Amino acid sequence: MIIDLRSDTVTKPTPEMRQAMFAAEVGDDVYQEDPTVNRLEERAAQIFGKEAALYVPTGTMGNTIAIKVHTHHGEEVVCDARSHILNYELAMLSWFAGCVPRAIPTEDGVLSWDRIQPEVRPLGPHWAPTGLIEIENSHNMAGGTVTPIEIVNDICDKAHERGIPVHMDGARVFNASACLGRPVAEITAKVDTVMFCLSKGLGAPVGSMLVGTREAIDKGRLYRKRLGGGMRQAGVLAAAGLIALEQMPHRLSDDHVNAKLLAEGLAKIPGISIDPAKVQTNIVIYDVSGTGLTAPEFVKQLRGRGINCGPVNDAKIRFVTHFDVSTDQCKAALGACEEVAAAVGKR
Ligand code: TLP
Repeated sequence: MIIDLRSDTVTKPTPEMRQAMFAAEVGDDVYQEDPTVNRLEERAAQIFGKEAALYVPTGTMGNTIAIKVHTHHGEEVVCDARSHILNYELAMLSWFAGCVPRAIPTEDGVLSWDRIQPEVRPLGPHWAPTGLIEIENSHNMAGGTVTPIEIVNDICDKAHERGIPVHMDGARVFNASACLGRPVAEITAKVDTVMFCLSKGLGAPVGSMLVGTREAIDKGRLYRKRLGGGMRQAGVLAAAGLIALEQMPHRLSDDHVNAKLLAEGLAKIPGISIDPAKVQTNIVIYDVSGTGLTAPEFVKQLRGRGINCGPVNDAKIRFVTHFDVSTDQCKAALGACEEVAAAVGKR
C-alpha cells in the first residue's frame, strides 16, 4: 500500500461525509436556494465571526476572487516571496485582477510590518499603488509556519491606517489555530477577508470558503459566477464541507504530532537537514542535498519503497501529514528515508 505524503489534499471523504452527501437537501445555488450550501456559508461566517461567506470550488478561486474584490487593475499586491498566490496559482492575480505581486522574501514565511512598510507605495508618476496585503497562514512552502496573532493584527492595523485591505490565504488556518491554541476567529479578527480550504486537512472532497463582510461576499459571488464557479445543486458537496468544518478541526493536532515525529526522525538521518523546532503544523520540508541525491532522485527512490511525496526544488522534499496517514505509516516513511540515504552512502 502506498503511503501518500504528497499533500493533505489527498484525503478521502469519511463514511459520515459520504452519508451526508447522499442525504443532502439541495437546490439551485446560483439562485441561493441550496439549503445545505446556505447552511455551510452561515456556519463559516459564524465560526469566523464575520458577516458572510461564499462557498467556492477551490482555494485558488477563493484567493482569486478576494484579490479582485479588494483591488483595481494596475495595483500591487504585497505578499511573501514564497506565497501560494504568487507561485502556485498560474498568475491569477495578474490574469484576473490585473495586479502585480510585490514579493517580500522572508526566512520563515512570516511577514511583519517592518518588512512590508518599505514596499508600500502610493500612486506616483512611476509607481503602482499598493492595493492589498496578503498573509498566508499557515505558510505552505515555508514549512507550515504560523504567523502569530499579534503580527497579523499589527499588519492589519497599520495597513488599515493607510486604507489598504488585508486578505489572509488561510487554506490551512485551522492548522494555525490548532498550533496556537486560539480560535480561527481570533486569528482572522482584523483581516478583511480570509479564504480557508475544506478539502485539505479538514478532509472534505471539494471546496473552500471565502469569508468577510457582506459587501465583499456579495461582490465575490458575482466574480465567482464570472469565473464559472456558479455550482447549482452544490449541496451534495457542501454536506461534506459541513462535517469537515464541524468535526475535523479538533483532530488536526494529531497531524502536527506526526509531522514533528517525521521531522525529528529525519534530522537524525545523515545527509538530511531540517530543524524540527521549526515544524509547527502538518508540513515538513527537508533538505536531502547532503545525501548526494537530488530531491527528485530521492523522491523516486522513496516511491520505489511505497512512499509518495514531492520535491519542492532540487534540494528539498515536502511531506504533508493528514488523517489518512497513521503514526505507524510515518515511521515506515522514516525507515524508507533511512534506507535511501544509507544506500547512497554505500555506492
Ligand atoms: N496547495 C496545494 C498545491 O497547490 C501546492 C498543496 O498541495 O499544498 N493556498 C495555499 C496555502 C495552498 O497550499 C493551496 C493548495 C491553495 C491556496 C489552493 O487551493 P486549491 O488547490 O484548492 O486551489
